[in-house]
Amino acid sequence: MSAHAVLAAQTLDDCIIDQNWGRYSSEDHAIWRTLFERQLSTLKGQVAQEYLDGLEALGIGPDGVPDFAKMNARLRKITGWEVVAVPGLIPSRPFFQMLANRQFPAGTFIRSRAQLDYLEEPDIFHDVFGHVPLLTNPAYARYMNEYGRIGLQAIERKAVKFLARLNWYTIEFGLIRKPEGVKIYGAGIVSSYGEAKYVAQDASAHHLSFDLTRVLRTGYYIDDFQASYFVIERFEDLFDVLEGRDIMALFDEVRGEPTLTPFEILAGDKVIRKGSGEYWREFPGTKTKLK
Ligand code: HBI
Ligand code: FE
Repeated sequence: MSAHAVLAAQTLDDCIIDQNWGRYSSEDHAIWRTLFERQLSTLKGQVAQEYLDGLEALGIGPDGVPDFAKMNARLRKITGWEVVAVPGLIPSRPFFQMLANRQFPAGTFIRSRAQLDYLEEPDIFHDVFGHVPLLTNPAYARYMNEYGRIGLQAIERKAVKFLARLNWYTIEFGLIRKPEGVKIYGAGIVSSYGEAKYVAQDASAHHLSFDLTRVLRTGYYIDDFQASYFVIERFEDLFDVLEGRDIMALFDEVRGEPTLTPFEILAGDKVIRKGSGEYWREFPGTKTKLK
């Protein structure tokens, strides 16, 4: 499917392709190994145990690019989810529809050696190493499913922007508090060498207790590490805050309010750690538009 066709895609099947696992070169598998080994050692002691359990349960390891068919045979048995191959970023409607069907869309291409640290579009390392392991966790998987269902409603209400913020501050950049300390679970951190080290070693960012309304009000910048992270206590929290609540009415409420930047702390915030802001003094003015 071409990039142009992706934009025009209306139905689910238009977006699903064959992973064609046999076509990965030995260099592709070697890049996977480099990324995997470097990232696993960076995450040591910093990532939620549920994530590591998922890697193991799915057989995702250093050997090479995972074969979706083999991975799915395990994943289906655990939570009923499966990974489907897509040609890259797909439109919101089929994206949400897939999640509502317990299908996780993953890109199939792998970055080049020149892009080991950063690339704009999600590749198979981000999608599979970053996102897929936690789909073995029943509470997290249930949240992803509900996220898809709410997403479909949000399209009708022209509220996809709020879904994107929720996605950003949970699925992509979420942290979870454990007895031993705050751990990483968001795929954007898990799959990023730079941001995983920043989260582990740099005290610049705020850690705020996760609050749904607060997250929906908070914009984000896509081109740098986060200035605020939102911290859950348990994976069940993610689903629980959506349940029994008129989310569309909440979107309408938030729509009328100004967007918060990730730099500020509000009087009502539950602050787990106030960031030093040092990183932002060192690299000021590099920000793109607040989303
Ligand atoms: N497509 N492949 C892919 N991956 C995503 O994370 C994704 C997408 N399309 C749309 C989208 N995300 C966003 O609309 C939502 O996260 C809000
Ligand atoms: Fe992602």
